[in-house]
Amino acid sequence: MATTVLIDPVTRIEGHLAIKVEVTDGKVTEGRCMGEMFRGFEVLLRGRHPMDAGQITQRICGVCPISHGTASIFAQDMAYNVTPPDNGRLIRNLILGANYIQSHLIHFYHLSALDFIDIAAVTGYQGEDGTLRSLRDWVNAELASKRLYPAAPFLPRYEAQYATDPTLNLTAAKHFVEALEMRALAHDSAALFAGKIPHATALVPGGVTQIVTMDRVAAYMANMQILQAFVNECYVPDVIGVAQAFPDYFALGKSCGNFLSYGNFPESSSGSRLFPAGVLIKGTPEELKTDVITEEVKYSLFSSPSGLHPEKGETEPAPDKADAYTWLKAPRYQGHPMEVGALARVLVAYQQGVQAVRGEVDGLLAKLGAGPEALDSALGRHAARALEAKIIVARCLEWAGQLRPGEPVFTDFELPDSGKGQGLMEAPRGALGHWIEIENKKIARYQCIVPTTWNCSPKDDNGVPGPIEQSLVGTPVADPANPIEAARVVRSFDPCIACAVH
Ligand code: NFE
Repeated sequence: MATTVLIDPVTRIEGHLAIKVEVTDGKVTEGRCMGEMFRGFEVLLRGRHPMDAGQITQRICGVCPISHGTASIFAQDMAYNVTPPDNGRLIRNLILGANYIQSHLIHFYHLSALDFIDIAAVTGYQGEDGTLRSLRDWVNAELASKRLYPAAPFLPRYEAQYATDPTLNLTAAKHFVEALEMRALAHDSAALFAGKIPHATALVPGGVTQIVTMDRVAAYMANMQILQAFVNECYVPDVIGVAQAFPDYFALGKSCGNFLSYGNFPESSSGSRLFPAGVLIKGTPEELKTDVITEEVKYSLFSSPSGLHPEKGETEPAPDKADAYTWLKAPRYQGHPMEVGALARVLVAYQQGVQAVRGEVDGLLAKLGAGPEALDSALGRHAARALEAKIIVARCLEWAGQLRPGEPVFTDFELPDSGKGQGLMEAPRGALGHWIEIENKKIARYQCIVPTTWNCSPKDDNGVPGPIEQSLVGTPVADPANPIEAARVVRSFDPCIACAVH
């Protein structure tokens, strides 16, 4: 007999997500993702000055404001036909790169690691002051001394099998605390060029407003070197440690088998990107086509027409719509659900022979004794994020070295009476698109399709479930009262529902 298990809310993610799974004979047979709040940003942007969009859309989310700001100014660059100078392009990369490091660290250490690491189990930890305490008490004392968390963040939790290796638990717990400081350092690094963080002021169409000075470049590079040491010596090994302790999760959490990347981090004004754009449909690589993207709404709480391209997208809320179960629409690519995120970026780059990615992926798989198929899994997502952080932090140091003090950071432009733009980039959680249409120097239409809208999408008009819904099917749930396995699979996608709803 099927048991319905509701995880509501899913904690340790951003936003308001509920997951409902049907469990038969100890395995999930059906999953549902429910985004539980209406956002309405597309509605409130109508009639505003187009240059407000870069600031307003950053308020969609406190975790990835840089991505929304960047997608918006990419869309406006296109609408105003303006190309930033090299300094502007590089500074945008440096701000976004620092935000990626922050985002991947929060996801692994502060949101996901507690699904695996057993902080409560380690006792007799000798802190630097020499006193013996339980590890949990030590971590809480560390946090309290930094005024970071007022109370224990570790319990209650699902009762389940956590890591048993005391060294892994101890190391990861220490890094949990250190990662809080590393995230602050990543934010500081972004703010050196962004003006402030979150919600950067320096991101504008045509480039950035922060000029290049040697002291900023030196400060950024010094911070990035510290972050590079943490990523390479703590984050990557800790992900490997978790993977070795929970190898089952290389076989769990596979989603729809389709992957989409818009490509990210422009390497030149001609459009090449560090992570290339591309698509994998059931393993077959294809070039990205943007005219085949649609959003379907049969099961979404909207009365707008279904199947519209985002350039023509509409956002009419219908909170009482029958059979609809979420405030997310269902984006589809040529009718297919697509997984997006670090794993998609890494797989697309690997397929296209990007050497930096191939080397890292092959090295990691060899260390784990796993084949490439293992990447399409819950653990594969964690591994892809860690490898990507390693590649990005190294590239940020190189980009910083390419900045030219005294040269321009901004290209001037005329605001047109009318125009259209499409801003495609990769947020830490995956493919992000902003579409803007301008009439009479005002925003006539604005649509965002956000990474978690792809991953957490509901069933489409044909009844095909979204990627996370598909990834849950087959997941064992040993104890319906403690569905940790389903939670681990969902969190491996790093969902952000604040972004994903419309
Ligand atoms: Ni709110 Fe975001 C990222 C964007 S979400 S965190 O990364 O865009 O899916």
